Parts: sequence; C-alpha cells; structure tokens
Amino acid sequence: ALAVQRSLNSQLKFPCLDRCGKTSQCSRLVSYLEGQGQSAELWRFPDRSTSVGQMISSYLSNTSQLDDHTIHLLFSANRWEKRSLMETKLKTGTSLIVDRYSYSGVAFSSAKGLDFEWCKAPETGLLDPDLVVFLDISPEKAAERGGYGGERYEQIEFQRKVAKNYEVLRDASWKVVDACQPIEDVEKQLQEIVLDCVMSCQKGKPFSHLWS
Ligand code: Z5A
Repeated sequence: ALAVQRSLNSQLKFPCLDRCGKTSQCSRLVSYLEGQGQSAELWRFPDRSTSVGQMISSYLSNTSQLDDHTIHLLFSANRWEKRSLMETKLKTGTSLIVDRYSYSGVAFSSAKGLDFEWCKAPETGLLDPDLVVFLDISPEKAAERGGYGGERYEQIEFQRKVAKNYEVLRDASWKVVDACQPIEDVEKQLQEIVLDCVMSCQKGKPFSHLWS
C-alpha cells in the first residue's frame, strides 16, 4: 500500500564530509539535467529557510546550544516538514538533487556518541532516494579547501568519526566518486551516473522508504 508508481522522477542524494564539493556539484548537476530537457531542482538539508531550519542554523554557527538528541530530532524534523512537497515534486516529474539527507543525520549525530539505531529511528518512513552518491575525500584534504573551520562540526577529529560512520551506512548501491579529482572530472562522472538514474526512473518505479 505504501508503494506509489512513479512517473518521470528521481531523487539523488549526496551525503559526505564537509567541503567535499557537493554544493558545487549539485548545482552543476541541476543545470546539466535542465540542459538535457529534464525538470530538476536543487534541494539541501538542512533547509535553513524554515523555522526549524533557523534553529539548526544558529546551533551550527554556535550562537545557540542544544542537547545532542534535540538537535538530531530537529534535523530529522527539517526533513519531515519537506516530505510531502518532495513526494509531490517527484510525482509531477521533477528530479530532486538533494545536498545531504538522512545519512548525514545519522553519520554526524552518532559521531557524537549517540546510538546508531536511535539515530536512524526518526528517519524511518522518509522517502528512500533512487541513488546515493558519496563524494569521497579524506578529512585532511577537505580541511585544506576554502572556508573550512567556521561551523560547529568543522574539526578534523570529528570529521574522522563521521567518515567511519559513513562506511557503516554505505551499501553496495551507493556510487562512490573520488572528490579529490579536478572539479570538472568529478562533474563529468556525476553527469553519467545521474543521467543513467534519471532515465531508469522514467520507466516508472515505486516509492520506497527508509530504512527498508
Ligand atoms: N548535518 C547534520 O549534523 N545532520 C543532518 O541531518 C544534516 C547535516 C543534513 C551543515 O551542512 C552541517 O550540518 C554539516 C553536517 C550537518 N556539518 N559539517 N561539517 P551543510 O551541507 O550546510 O554544510 P557543509 O557540509 O559545511 O557544506 P559546504 O560547506 O557547503 O561544503 P561542500 O558543499 O561540501 O563543498 P563546496 O561548497 O561545493 O566546496 C567547498 C570548497 O571546495 C569551495 O571552495 C570549492 O570551490 C572547493 N572545491 C569543490 N570541489 C573541488 C575540487 N574537486 N577540487 C578542489 N576544490 C574543490
């Protein structure tokens, strides 16, 4: 009963470490898909435009303090508040390129010591992406990139724990792309992977849900 037949749509999710280049690549991908005649939108989590998103944003910029469980649930709530719009967009044939999703929620919160399964629980029932792409970069290399160090989680030791958690979450269906290649090479690989996925989703595919 939960399965809804999809028409022209796909959801592609980018978890990853900070500064791996996902924001740059996600917007390039949307332009690429549009150039291929596809309807596509760029989404990102946290979505800082909502009232929940603003609470998350002040936490990340260290202007407010919150208990680790509380901020985890806020990140999850921020995805739930967008869930029905996400489903509507997909049903009407728009592909969504999503910069971070539930995987980041679990990888970052459990790096603080929260129980892994507890972190997954509030994500249960959110839409499962058609494709997850992991932009692979070491915490050390990421730290050498522009703008690193401004927000709460931008510390190498913490990012190492996050990287280990992504290894636990990662399954064989994830596509892993080396994020240390030149930006244009990463872009080219992503275009191929993503266009393939978008095309296969056009054949019609039922929705599935995390974490099943
Ligand atoms: N978080 C969480 O705890 N729980 C959750 O549920 C979610 C998130 C969803 C904010 O996320 C924090 O929230 C994040 C996880 C946590 N914390 N951390 N760390 P965010 O996504 O809003 O912010 P971010 O991870 O800090 O992303 P970012 O700063 O936007 O970085 P990016 O998207 O990975 O990279 P970029 O902006 O595209 O590029 C960074 C720089 O590298 C820039 O100067 C580029 O020109 C350069 N770059 C990009 N690609 C390359 C290549 N290939 N070579 C060389 N240089 C490059």
